[in-house]
Amino acid sequence: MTDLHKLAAVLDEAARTGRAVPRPEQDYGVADAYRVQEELIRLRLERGDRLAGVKLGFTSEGKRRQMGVHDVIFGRVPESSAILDGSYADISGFIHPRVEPEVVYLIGRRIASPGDALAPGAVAAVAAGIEVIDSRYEDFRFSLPDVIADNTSAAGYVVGPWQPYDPSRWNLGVVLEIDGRVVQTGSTGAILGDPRRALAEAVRLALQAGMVLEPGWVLLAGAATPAEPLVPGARVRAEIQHLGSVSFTASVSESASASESASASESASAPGPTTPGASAETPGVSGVQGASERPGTSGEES
Ligand code: OOG
Ligand code: MG
Repeated sequence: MTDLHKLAAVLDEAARTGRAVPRPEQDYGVADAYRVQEELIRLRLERGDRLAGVKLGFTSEGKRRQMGVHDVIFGRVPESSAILDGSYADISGFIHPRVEPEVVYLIGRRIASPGDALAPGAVAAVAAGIEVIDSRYEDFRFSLPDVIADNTSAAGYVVGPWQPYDPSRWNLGVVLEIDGRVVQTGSTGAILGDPRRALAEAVRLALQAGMVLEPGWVLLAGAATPAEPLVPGARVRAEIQHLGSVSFTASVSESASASESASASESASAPGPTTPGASAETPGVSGVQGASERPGTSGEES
């Protein structure tokens, strides 16, 4: 597609300003969509972000049905999108965030071929996780290429305490709670019929994208249940049988709520729409791991 760079820049800007954009008008294919994603990530890395790992999407029927999309997708997980387990995460910079429970694998060795994925130690550990997804498209609606271009809606992720990886434990109960109320239940067996397939699938899609999986990276295997809307103040908790639990609380920074109410009362004279969290590379600043060393925040807007 000719406007590949433009679409990447538009999606990057949408994520940074927390303002949704319309879906691209022109048709483009999956291969081009992955090129847009690569360019989008290149822009972030250029500002000093780093990759924390990779993710899969639409690995369960529940997610595919919810979003009306029917192929497994692959995305990149930026380090700056990490939210600490048990923390408060500022969600004021998100557009219309949702949360979903994830199985997270810790890559133990460099995986540069499908064979490497079978080697002992390929997976170093496993944990229960929560992913925050936030489509940069209006109304959270997209085609398969659109969502791939938008880095699979990746916006934040939380990882619980790492557990030893026991491949025989693949069919485990999953619960997602909001404010202590169970909102989704499922089984990790819903992930590609067996979550162990997630590694092979991630390796395949990574290789297609010209990447290898690096030791220390996370792999989000894809939600086993549909996602739930995330609202300010919500305490989100996911639990996976034998893997333990993980949680965070959604907060909104005071400056963001102040600017929101200011713009609401001055809407007639306001020069344009509010840009909540526009100064932050990603929302979730209060809970971001290593937030102090997050490069790209300083001077990025100047
Ligand atoms: C795309 C992200 C899908 C998953 O776990 O299935 C995903 C979306 O639903 O907006 O992360
Ligand atoms: Mg996900």
